[in-house]
Amino acid sequence: MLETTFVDYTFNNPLMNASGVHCMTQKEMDELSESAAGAFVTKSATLQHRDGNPEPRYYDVPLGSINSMGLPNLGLQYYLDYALDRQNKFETPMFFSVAGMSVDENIEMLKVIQESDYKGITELNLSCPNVPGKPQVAYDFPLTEEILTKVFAFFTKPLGIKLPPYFDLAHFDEMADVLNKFPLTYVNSVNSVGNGLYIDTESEEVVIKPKDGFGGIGGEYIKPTALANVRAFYTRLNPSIKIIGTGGIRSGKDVFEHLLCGATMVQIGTELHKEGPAIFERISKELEELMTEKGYHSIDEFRGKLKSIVD
Ligand code: IRO
Repeated sequence: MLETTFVDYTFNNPLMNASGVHCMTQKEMDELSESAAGAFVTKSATLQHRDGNPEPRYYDVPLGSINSMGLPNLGLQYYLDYALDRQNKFETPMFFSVAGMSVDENIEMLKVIQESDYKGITELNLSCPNVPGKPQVAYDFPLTEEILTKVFAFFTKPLGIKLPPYFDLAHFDEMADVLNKFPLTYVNSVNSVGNGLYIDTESEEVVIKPKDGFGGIGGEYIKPTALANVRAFYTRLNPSIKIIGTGGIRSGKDVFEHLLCGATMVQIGTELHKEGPAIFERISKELEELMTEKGYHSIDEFRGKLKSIVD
């Protein structure tokens, strides 16, 4: 009932982890592979291993989470070795996420992936909010166009990009105009809402250490922003560019809303961090129950079909 076709793959369901959550080590990725998730994505990699920002750097709050991890990861080769080792053995497909600290680092990593035997999907993260001194690339439209021009000059494997949330219709228009120039496989909206501040009233303190407490906000707080970004890109991008919806998913109903806005796949971050990989089974069941109640037999019957209010 939840089968989803994406590029050349058929997934059992549209559910994935959001990059960064439960996907740094082989053990965590194996757990996702064995879970009910339809697919999973790695922690964004840099060329070299990074320790990331000082702790505490991730904090769960009642309505979501705040993080400033600072791109801790085990380095490109670690994830590439894992991907190559598993790609012919396992059914749960893996997406490979990369987030270079500069244009050149992104190009270098994508060249390594292009020249490797990796056959899967790659996600270029243009929206990490947490590296001090490094602005989020995808808030700079000309820079985004420059990077994608350089990338598509040589990269021929399926490629998606992870975007930050936008908050202005003019920005949706401008970004969509840029993205429609390229043969992107998908756009993933949204990364965490950058540079929020959560504070502890009792101690009168910030809750994470890096950047004096400023960090990316995820979870229930951001669902309306995520849905708006999914809808805005679904209605503006070439139909060949699919949408992955990320932000605020805690239940089957939340997944249904992302799909109704036009997402093909959806990703879960904050709530996966709270519940662990068993969440995928719970949410698949909830989505199936909701679809049955509504009389739907497949996701294609309602994907993207959000209704307007008409007189
Ligand atoms: O701090 C992180 O590692 C991080 C990244 I690369 C990202 O893309 N989004 C996020 O919330 N945290």
